[in-house]
Amino acid sequence: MLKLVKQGFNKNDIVFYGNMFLLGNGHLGYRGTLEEYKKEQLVGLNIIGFYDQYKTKWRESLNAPNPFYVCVKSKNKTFSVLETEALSHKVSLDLKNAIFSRKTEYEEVILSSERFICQDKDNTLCMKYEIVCKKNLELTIEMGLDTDIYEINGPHYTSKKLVQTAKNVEFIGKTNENKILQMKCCYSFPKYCTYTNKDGIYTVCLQAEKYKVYTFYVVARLYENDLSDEGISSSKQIYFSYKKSHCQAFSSLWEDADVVIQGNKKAQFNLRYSIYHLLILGNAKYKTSIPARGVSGQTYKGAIFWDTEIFLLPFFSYTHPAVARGFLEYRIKTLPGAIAKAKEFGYEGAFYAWESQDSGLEACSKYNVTDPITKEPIRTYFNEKQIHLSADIIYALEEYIKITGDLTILEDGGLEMAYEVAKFFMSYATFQNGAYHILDVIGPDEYHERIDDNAFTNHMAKYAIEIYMKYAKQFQKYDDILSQCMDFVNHLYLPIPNEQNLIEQFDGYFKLEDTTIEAVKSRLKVPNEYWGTKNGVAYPTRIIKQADVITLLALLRNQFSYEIKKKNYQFYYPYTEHGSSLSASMYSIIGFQIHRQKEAYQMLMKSASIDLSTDQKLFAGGIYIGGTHPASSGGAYMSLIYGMLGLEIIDDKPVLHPCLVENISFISLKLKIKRKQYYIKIYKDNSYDMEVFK
Ligand code: IFM
Repeated sequence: MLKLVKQGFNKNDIVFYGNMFLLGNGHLGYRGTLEEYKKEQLVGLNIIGFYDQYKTKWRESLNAPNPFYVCVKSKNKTFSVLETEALSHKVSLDLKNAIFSRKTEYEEVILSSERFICQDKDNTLCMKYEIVCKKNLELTIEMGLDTDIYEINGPHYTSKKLVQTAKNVEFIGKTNENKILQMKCCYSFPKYCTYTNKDGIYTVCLQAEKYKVYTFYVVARLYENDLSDEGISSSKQIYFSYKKSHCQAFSSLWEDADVVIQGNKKAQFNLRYSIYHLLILGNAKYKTSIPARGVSGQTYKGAIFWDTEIFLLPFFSYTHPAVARGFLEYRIKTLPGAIAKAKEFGYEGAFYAWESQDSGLEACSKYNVTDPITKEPIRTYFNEKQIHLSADIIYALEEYIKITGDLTILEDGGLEMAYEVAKFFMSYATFQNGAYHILDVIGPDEYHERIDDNAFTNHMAKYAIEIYMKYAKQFQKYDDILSQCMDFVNHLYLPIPNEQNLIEQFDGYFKLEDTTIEAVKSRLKVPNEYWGTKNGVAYPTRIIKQADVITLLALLRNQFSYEIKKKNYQFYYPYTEHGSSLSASMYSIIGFQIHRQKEAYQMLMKSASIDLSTDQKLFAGGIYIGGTHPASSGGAYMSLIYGMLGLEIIDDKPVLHPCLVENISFISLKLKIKRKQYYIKIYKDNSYDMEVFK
């Protein structure tokens, strides 16, 4: 199938390629870095859901030592792209099988490697490393476990113990939270080389013969918390047998998830690339949900945001529903954390953490960005005020049920979660002049903090409470607040379309300075200054960070008319900076619906290709925010199915309103809906047919 290939080396691409060529298995992520790289190049083996806090720094997901460190030297040269210019250099990622490979040719030596994270085995990674010399050459190869780990808010290990034998290295690290990470690695070397070992690294001497292939195999396995006495081996046979079963397991994920696009190669590639980035995140075995930067590192503390429920859950519900259920089970499991947060702030019910980690307690700091000029932290209110997340989770619960028909999730904690969320919104609201108002919040547009009656928040809160009411009545459980809820939804103030069909983003938004993104940009003192908060350049203006009202229209798309969608799209589009990768896909969905196909297609492509780009914002107000963008990949899938294909579920079956654009002549995909799988083919003339596949 498909490969992402990049030729040549440019040191400016190192961090971007780390994301672009990322491997993952839903629990571990290994960045697309080269074997000779170290922590300065952001080498990272990141573990989802395994967190640690160092002193008062941000608690974040843990990075493990790097088992794949290799550096090849001759007497007078180091064969590293960082030190010696290569004749040719190529990295590639096999998207079908989730295998990374590289080949670098120097004047005297050709180095190649291949690696993967086993999809079908717990916490296991494998690498093959090959050396070919173009003349007889004496080489020294440093290979082993690099324990000098890249960390944003570390050091996370209070002790690092290494035991090294002829072929094996065992690492036992204890974290600040007294958790144990054990790692066992086995290195198998070619015949006829001699080696010594120290600090986890083998120094191998190789009298290489011209054009002979020397191959090294590495197998590494991680154990979290429980020490294991399992023995790890590596050999050619083990490597190839693990590779075979990994490829079978990973490629089979594609069978239910692939989208075939004909007539437009770029659209096909970008969509598949997005699907790859989703597939490396989903694994029903793990109930730790998916962080905003996936498995690409510690950015955003490895925490779970609304990104997962709103942008990732649809893809998984249609293709791998057990993974989608896992997202909801994570929120159910962390309900006590959400209840504790509500209490802490003086509310009832469940106030979900804006940045949620393992127990559901809030990981979002009060100072989430740093002023790049003063280097001082800036007070932000994301954790206290971005309350829409609690409603988003219930929206996702309903989406999951609508798509899968799985009502058991309600009895397994989903209904209780909806009940607690309903209580939360009612306790947060203020009764004023005959109506409930939701005051002092932040909507999806994070530039305007502490605003009143945000359209997105109010509509989503109402929707969440209605969903709760529907199921509380149906199941006759958790139904003691039904009449209170009825009164609340009947009296909740909803920003509705005005005479021009425009929905005001929040109370007073229309009175803000009507200006352009360019004008606001020109007011920046330094390029990476933060635009939000009351002192930010965007705050007094209508310029917004990301789709807000448009996200509401895209999510509750059946509640708003064509005219409302059209008017609000036209109005908000020029004001939207798209400073968040969550923005473009929402505009794309509505863009397709109101026949602004060209723009809609461009935004779909923007969402699908974000991790292919080296033109990205790596810092927000001084904080490193690099990494992959799963919500953008999931958003691209949503733009395709809800936008270009106009998917609706009617009477438990898919109904499409397709609009193939930009030379796309054919699309096929499989969707699981209510325990049936539909194989759908859409043709150039926008007709389609489908068969129930299984
Ligand atoms: O959840 C998003 C938010 O909407 C914008 N800032 C980044 C977060 C994580 O992706």
